[in-house]
Amino acid sequence: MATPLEKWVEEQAKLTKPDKIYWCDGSEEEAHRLIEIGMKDEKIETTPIFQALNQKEWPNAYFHRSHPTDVARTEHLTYVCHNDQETAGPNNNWMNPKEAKELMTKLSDGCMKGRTMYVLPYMMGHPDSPYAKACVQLTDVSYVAVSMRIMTRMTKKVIEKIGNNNSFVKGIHSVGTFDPNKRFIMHFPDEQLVWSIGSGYGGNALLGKKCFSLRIASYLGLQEGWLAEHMVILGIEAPDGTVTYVTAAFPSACGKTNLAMLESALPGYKIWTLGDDIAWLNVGPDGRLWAINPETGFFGVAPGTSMKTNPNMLKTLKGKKFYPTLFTNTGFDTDKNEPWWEGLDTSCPKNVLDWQGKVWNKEEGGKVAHPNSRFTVSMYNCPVLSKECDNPKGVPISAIILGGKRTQLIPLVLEAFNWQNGVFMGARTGSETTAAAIHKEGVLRRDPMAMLPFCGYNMGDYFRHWLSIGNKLKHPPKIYSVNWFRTDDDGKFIWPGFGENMRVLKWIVDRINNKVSVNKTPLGYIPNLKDLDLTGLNLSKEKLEKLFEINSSAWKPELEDIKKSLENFGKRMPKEIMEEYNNLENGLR
Ligand code: OXD
Ligand code: MN
Repeated sequence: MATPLEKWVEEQAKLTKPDKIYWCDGSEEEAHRLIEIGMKDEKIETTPIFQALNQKEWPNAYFHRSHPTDVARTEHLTYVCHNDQETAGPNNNWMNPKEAKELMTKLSDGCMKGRTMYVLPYMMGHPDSPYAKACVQLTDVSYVAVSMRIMTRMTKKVIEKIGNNNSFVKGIHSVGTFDPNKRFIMHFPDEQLVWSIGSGYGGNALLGKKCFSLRIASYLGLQEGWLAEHMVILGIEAPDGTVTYVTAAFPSACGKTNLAMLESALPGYKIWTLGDDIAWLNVGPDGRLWAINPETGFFGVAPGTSMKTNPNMLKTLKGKKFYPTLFTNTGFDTDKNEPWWEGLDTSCPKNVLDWQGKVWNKEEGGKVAHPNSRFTVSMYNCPVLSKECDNPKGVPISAIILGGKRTQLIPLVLEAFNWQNGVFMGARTGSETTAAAIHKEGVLRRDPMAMLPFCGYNMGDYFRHWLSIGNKLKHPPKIYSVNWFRTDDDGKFIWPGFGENMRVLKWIVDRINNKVSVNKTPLGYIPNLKDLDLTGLNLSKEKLEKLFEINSSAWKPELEDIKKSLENFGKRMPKEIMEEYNNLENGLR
């Protein structure tokens, strides 16, 4: 008798009509085979899926070039298909599930002809974790199969775990014809199903990541009483050896990955990495908040990554432990057979192809690497990986840090007055946009908790859910806002960032341990400047003060914009959040 899983695979094969079906076991040997297939048999137009890189300089590394129209998440083609639009909320594109299924069925008819359907059984979270979820994704491209092996715990055991059950998380993915007009990323939260066609880009195609672990999981979290968040998880080790665990949410490409494995500029302090993108947060039996990272890899932005900005990531990328590492849409040094991107430590190679494979010419300008070019690498290669990373229980969280890229107004660090005020802090967060999704760069967009593109239901309900989680916590983490990006009158960043951000983390740890007091402002608590360890930093008092400046008149348009964004959620917006808004407005008057 066929199991529900086998029946489901059969049904999808009937629709998509692949030449072959290949059940993956997640082994290293298989990854070698898939890379071979991607180098020889599979192509995007005429380009092979993979090309081996210089194995001496970049062990186990392969290069991939995506379709040129397919280089970032496509939020306008991403839908959350709840039964009613109100549940999806103004923060999501919505389609009636029946209509969406009809559309996807039409587009998927025969879409895998001439291709192989890979069946990928994987876990999000450690298999022994009570918080983990068993999942199966179908895909028709080796790049996705190999990437999923890096990013998730892919193993045949998941099939046994699922057994005769039909309640596993389902993902159907096909690159289709790469036609942007036939590209859709559809989420069916009630069925724990993601169906994606027309794109091979990570955020659209690695369905365990943004699609399941954030959009669908956030909705599951609402039903089951937990949170799926766009957050890094890290441990901060103090000179006395104690480790404090924190999570931090930042919109894409704000330095989140750099923070996750920051090399401390403060002697004696050390960061241990647990995750760079997603945290699942549960209320533990002890009344504390516990975090697990459902993923096992980093799908990070290459440009700007260097020994200076993120030495631990470069070491991770050059690590040999886990096979393979992938580079997507970077430049390509044809003399050395190496990837190259803007911001890497070496200067631009003499003979280099741009991300589209064209000979790059300085005079013509343009970027060598696509601004959203990526690496996909296992966290097990990371030299500062926390030993708790496979702990099924996760780690207890003492602080939640919320950030964005703001060149004006927002202080270097703020502490929320309490949980509710912290939720409001998250709700009002905005960021100047980046290249990780298709939209104009450098425009301010409100991105509450960095979850705007990833919350799988109405964000008004999401804030209420956060408030209810707070009520369940006997020992809630403190909540902070940080902003590394404030500029001076000449438009230069005031704060040095990177490893120096440890100075702010140290202050946060000191606060958690009640070692320092604070000053109250309408925005939140700020440090007594003397408590920030700035030894060795060449930062004038005037500049330091500028980092914390609160100018009431400059806040007027900001307040209006915050109010508008909160009111967008209408009646679903909890009154507690509006109360917090009113307090802020009155405070700034
Ligand atoms: C990502 C993103 O890819 O947030 O992590 O866009
Ligand atoms: Mn992300």
